[in-house]
Amino acid sequence: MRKKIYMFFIIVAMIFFNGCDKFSLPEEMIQKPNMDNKIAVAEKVIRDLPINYELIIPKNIEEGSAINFADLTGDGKEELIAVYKNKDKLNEYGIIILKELLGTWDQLYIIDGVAVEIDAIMLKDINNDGKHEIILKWLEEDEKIRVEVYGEKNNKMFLRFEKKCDDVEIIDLDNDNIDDIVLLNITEDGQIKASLYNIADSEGQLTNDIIIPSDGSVRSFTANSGKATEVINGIFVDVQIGIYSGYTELLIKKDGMLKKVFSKDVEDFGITQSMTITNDADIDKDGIREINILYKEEPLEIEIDENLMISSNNENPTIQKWYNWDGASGIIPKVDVFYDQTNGFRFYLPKEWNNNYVMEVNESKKIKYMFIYQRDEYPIRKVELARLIVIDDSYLDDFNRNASEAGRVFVDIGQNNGKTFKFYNNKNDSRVKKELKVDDEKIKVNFEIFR
Ligand SMILES: [Ca+2]
Ligand SMILES: [Ca+2]
Ligand SMILES: [Ca+2]
Ligand SMILES: [Ca+2]
Repeated sequence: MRKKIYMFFIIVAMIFFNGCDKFSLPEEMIQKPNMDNKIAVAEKVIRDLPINYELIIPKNIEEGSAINFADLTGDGKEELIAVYKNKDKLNEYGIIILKELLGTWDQLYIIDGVAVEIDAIMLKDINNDGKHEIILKWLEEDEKIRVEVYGEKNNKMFLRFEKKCDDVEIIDLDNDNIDDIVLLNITEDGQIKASLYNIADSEGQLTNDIIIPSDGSVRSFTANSGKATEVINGIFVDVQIGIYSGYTELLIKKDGMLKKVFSKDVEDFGITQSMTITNDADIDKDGIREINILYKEEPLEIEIDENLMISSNNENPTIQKWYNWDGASGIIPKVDVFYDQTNGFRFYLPKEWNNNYVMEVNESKKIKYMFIYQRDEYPIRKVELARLIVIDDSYLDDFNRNASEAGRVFVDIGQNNGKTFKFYNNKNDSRVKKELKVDDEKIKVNFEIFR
């Protein structure tokens, strides 16, 4: 009975998918359902599955799902690749491959595997020979990942590569249309080892490996691959150092070898070191990944003479500074972000203010002020560029009355969760440098409210 309901859902998902791409609930069940007979064959897969087997969705569904289609044999027609589990036996999984021949779908091959779970299935033509490979990431009991790459030959699948690791990245690092496989492992002495393998026409030969230094006690890291510049792909590894801090290493392929860009050794992690561990990301969604370094202004207490001290009750907040790799050994500023998780917003500081501003925050229950000052002469003379304000809605009437009495014009940004966001743009102040004056619209669009 359960199987019938399950089958119904899968088929409904496929039908919906063909007619309406907004129906999203079971989308993870089937990858790329765009062929009429996929419905019939999905039905057949479920029908033919022995009673003790069930289809499963890999943990990471970004690359592949329970039922997938890809041309494994290079004949221009897609095979069906389904992932299932033996319900009666712990940790027993299988991948069944069906091939269409004269209108009927027959079993081509079965891949068996034992693991805690299937982390991911990927279908990718990694060696650019017109045949998609099956890449499986099995999660093992020791929390390591077992990577397996299967390729087709004479209608059979062959295991071309098998290795255990903590993480794997598969990306074409040198733009030769052949994917490069990089395994990342935490070594016994607490460093991270990155190993580049060539599986283009062999069974996976090690090209070279390098150590990404840490303080010798690294327990975890994250790795992401993507564009490091417009034309160079790379692997970004965010490494923890000590309890709080960290740095981002960039791995690239140069002269056929895996190379690291930033760190020198355990004494010198390089220019991407940050006071708190950060994750790289494509923060501005332009397709190129950025490195994140957290920055906090030194507390201000300037002694003007022995009797006069300038100090402030305000705090200098932590700013996320995002950088791009410059293609050599440096980084170039991309965007500064003030991130306020409590109030649910992010403010991208306008480019004009880069390296030219200092931010201060003053917060009470009713209201939060974020003063953005011109860096010149700060803190002796504090000239505001702009002021962002988060007002609790219970205090909004009072705020508006006070503002109107003071004759100050605040621009509305929006509202969220009982808070109102406004800003004041000080561009008309003659003390503000011309190149630091920005339009209201710019401040407004750089303010992102999470809903
Ligand atoms: Ca095929
Ligand atoms: Ca291939
Ligand atoms: Ca390559
Ligand atoms: Ca970017």
